[in-house]
Amino acid sequence: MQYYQKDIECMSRNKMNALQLERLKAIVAYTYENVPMYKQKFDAIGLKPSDIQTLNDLQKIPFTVKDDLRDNYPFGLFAAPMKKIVRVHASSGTTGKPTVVGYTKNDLDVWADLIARLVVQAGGSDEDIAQIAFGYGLFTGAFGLHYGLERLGATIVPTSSGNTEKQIMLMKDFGTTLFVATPSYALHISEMMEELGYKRDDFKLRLAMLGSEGHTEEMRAVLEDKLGVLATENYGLSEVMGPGVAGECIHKCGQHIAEDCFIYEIIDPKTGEVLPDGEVGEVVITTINKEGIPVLRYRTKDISYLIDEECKCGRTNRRMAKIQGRTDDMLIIRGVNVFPSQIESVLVGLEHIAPYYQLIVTKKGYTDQLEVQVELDNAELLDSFAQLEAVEKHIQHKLQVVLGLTAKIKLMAPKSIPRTTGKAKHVIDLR
Ligand code: DLL
Repeated sequence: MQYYQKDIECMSRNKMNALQLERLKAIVAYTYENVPMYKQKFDAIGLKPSDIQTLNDLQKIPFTVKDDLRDNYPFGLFAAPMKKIVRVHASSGTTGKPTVVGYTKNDLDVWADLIARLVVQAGGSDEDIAQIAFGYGLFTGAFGLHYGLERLGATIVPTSSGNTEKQIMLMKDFGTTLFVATPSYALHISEMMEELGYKRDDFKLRLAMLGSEGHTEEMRAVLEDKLGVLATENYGLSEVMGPGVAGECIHKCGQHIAEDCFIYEIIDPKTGEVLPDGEVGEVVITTINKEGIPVLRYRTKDISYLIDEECKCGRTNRRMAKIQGRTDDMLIIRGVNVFPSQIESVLVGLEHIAPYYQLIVTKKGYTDQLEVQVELDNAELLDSFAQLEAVEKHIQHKLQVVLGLTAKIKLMAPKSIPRTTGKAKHVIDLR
């Protein structure tokens, strides 16, 4: 088994707890002294940094939420002076002001190491030709992967996202072996490869590091097959750092958390109560060695659970299961909670269906309506009313079993649902 930093990745639980506690105490003191908002939050409840003496004491600290970053836009939560901030990134939020984060030289150094760990645990190495098809810019994805891959010594092809035909040409001509993209863009690329008449053996791809949005196991199977790769999933968020927070190893059984840099908690999103490992709730993350913008107990809104079992790869850090959805993208349809990922796992892989879908939610009177628009993989079916109806009924039934509610199914012509080069927008809520 290959490791990038074995001493940390395979550290014993006791040692890791001790490291986390030491770093937690230091970051709490540093944050209290340097970020007025945290000082105010602590003072308001009479909490002193010296009250944090055990890992459990973390629970005494109030949560940080996205609005705290927005309210202190742009640099109000930075703990380091601007002179020491060498890069800024911002969240991909489409509404209102973005949330802005800053990195010191040391932060970038740690970040590159974490990404190099991700790459090695996914089976990548300095022999890879790595094409980065995340958008370069304020988004953390591209630059994050870039410097980690560079640290490892891989050959980087920084194509950025978009320009898909050229992207594919370079992939072939340069013999790209590793590529980095969102799952939606990877799907789009694979579709375009087919359209351009390529076969997967025309490429040297062997590893796809996917991330920045979720994908179901069904979608992963489609991508691995179409591209001829092993596809690993990677998680992160700008407010906490970007990619590198957690990612899968070659065994693909949960995303290893960089526990030397982040303390994870899973909470009940309604009560804020901390839940034991294995229970599903909202992921809350504390950064324990970030200088630019440390965050204490950041509520991610992402829903998952923690796995504390040995991994076949030998890494000892806890793992985070696939994100099931976000507290703010869970749809409540006629009182039933629905995550788009549940619908994706039903649709992807069905006969006659292409893996592209959109969920349209409306209100008729007082009643919520869910329409599932899903593409056919072959236009010929559009000529047969009986066949169309049979496919619709089949999907409706399968969704009914999984979701416990009846959705309207609309079969769409091939290629009619918009493709994306970044994160897909699966839900259009018109209520
Ligand atoms: O998406 C950071 C990143 C870039 C991670 C590249 C991995 C690879 P943001 O744009 O701030 O940062 O979006 C963060 O995206 O709170 C999740 O809701 C979602 N997300 C990220 N990775 C996953 C994943 C980057 N593997 C938000 N599964 C997070 C599900 C994910 N959701």
